[in-house]
Amino acid sequence: MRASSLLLVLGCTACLDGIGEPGVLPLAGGATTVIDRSSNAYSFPAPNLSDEELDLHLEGDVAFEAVFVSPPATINPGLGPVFNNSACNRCHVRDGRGLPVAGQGPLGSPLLVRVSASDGKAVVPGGPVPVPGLGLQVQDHAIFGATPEAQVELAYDEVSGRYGDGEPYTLRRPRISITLANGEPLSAAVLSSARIPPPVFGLGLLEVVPDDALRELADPQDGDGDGISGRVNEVWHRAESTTRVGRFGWKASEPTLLQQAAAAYANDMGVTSSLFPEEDGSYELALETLTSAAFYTQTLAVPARTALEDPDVQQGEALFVDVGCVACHVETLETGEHEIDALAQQRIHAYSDLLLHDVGFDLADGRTDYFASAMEWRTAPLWGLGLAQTVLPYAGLLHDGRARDLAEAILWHGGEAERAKEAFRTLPASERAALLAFLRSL
Ligand code: HEC
Ligand code: HEC
Ligand SMILES: [Ca+2]
Ligand SMILES: [Ca+2]
Ligand SMILES: [Ca+2]
Repeated sequence: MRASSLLLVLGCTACLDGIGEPGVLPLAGGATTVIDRSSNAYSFPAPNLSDEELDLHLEGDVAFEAVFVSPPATINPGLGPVFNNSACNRCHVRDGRGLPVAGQGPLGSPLLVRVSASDGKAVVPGGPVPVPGLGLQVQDHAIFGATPEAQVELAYDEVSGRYGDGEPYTLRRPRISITLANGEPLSAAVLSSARIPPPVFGLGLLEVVPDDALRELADPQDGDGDGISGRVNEVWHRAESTTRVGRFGWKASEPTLLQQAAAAYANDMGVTSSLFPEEDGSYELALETLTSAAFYTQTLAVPARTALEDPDVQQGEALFVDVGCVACHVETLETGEHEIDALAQQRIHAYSDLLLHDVGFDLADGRTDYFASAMEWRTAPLWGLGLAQTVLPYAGLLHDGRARDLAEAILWHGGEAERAKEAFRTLPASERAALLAFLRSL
């Protein structure tokens, strides 16, 4: 889809990206920003791509939507034998989230369960340890003639609490049950982690923030004593056979969008590639398709904020800083050099430091991933968040989609974020509403 008709002509990028300057439009994605608040808001190509790059992006769009089928087939073969879903966009709906839905529908399900054994040998240095018969991910679908590895069911327990002023709220805690193909429940010794698909726009910018900038934000031993100790995940880079800074996935366990896409083809769809080949070294996916799907996720535009003149939004933005959300949801990052010009040297407002933080026992999944402990997650970027349920009604928040709205997402925070969460919980109702209005303006 071309967005040029919707764009403001941005003569002066630098003078338009002011955070906290009343009435100044903060261009969340720098020159890759689009002005659109519709259900297609996550699906525009970055407006500053060259013609050639736009062509590649549009090819990638086709790859992202391609439904794979079981072999033999002439178009998009290679699905399975076991898989979770058959196309990228069946999970990342309109380039956004997927619903927190498990189950055996014929089309596949968006929710993934990653697993690992508590001891044994990792596939790649420092990585999680495969579970015999399941590997690192539960594929709950299979092509005709094959058997899904397991059946995944999702139920919720209610948890109630009160705001400081006595107003009650109810949260829902997910309970995942996994039944193996042989009818047995998955052993409790297996570490498992349910994940919803996160949105895929703006990611090229996050890929281009220099490692050093992230290391500078990190404070692994909490040297400055503010209770916040973000750290960098260090993960395996397959093509280079070395360790790199992790950026993608809810635990920052993938270093690049190319590897993230290849992992999705291999694990989520059962389609092998040069980065994730069959045992005999052969593979199903053309390198060109892999590259263009990854390019697509590198070059989707970021939607601009809205309602900047709204006094509630302005008050909420100040509260977001005051109660300490910005300690992790860092407002501004700068991208470095990159061969895709559109992504280079941009001042962006993703509201993330891309670091791992311990956000408490209630959110813990028990499954470590490289340096990420059971309690640690990557600070979720908040840009475009106000559109999550415009793009996909009933979209859930947090890694497993348990939060039905923004307030619930905040109330689940603990660990390093306990103090900020408590500050929010004990705000007067009008200030809580203002903070939520700010989040909805993103
Ligand atoms: C079965 C559903 C499913 C399918 C199919 C799927 N994804 Fe995902 N995707 C996910 C989930 C779940 C995550 C989060 C994974 C994690 O945290 O480990 C994710 C994460 C991502 C991310 C990282 C986003 C971020 O913010 O870090 C990218 C990029 C991505 N997927 C691209 C793709 C591409 C490209 C395809 C198709 C080749 C694809 N996905 C297919 C479910 C899916
Ligand atoms: C210590 C770091 C830290 C602080 C402080 C913090 N957060 Fe978070 N936030 C995170 C992490 C990590 C996640 C991802 C957690 C998960 O998915 O389980 C997250 C997720 C979220 C989400 C859900 C986003 C999504 O895509 O699903 C929202 C909304 C949010 N935070 C808002 C806030 C607000 C508002 C505050 C201040 C009251 C705050 N956070 C303070 C680290 C932090
Ligand atoms: Ca296959
Ligand atoms: Ca598996
Ligand atoms: Ca600190």
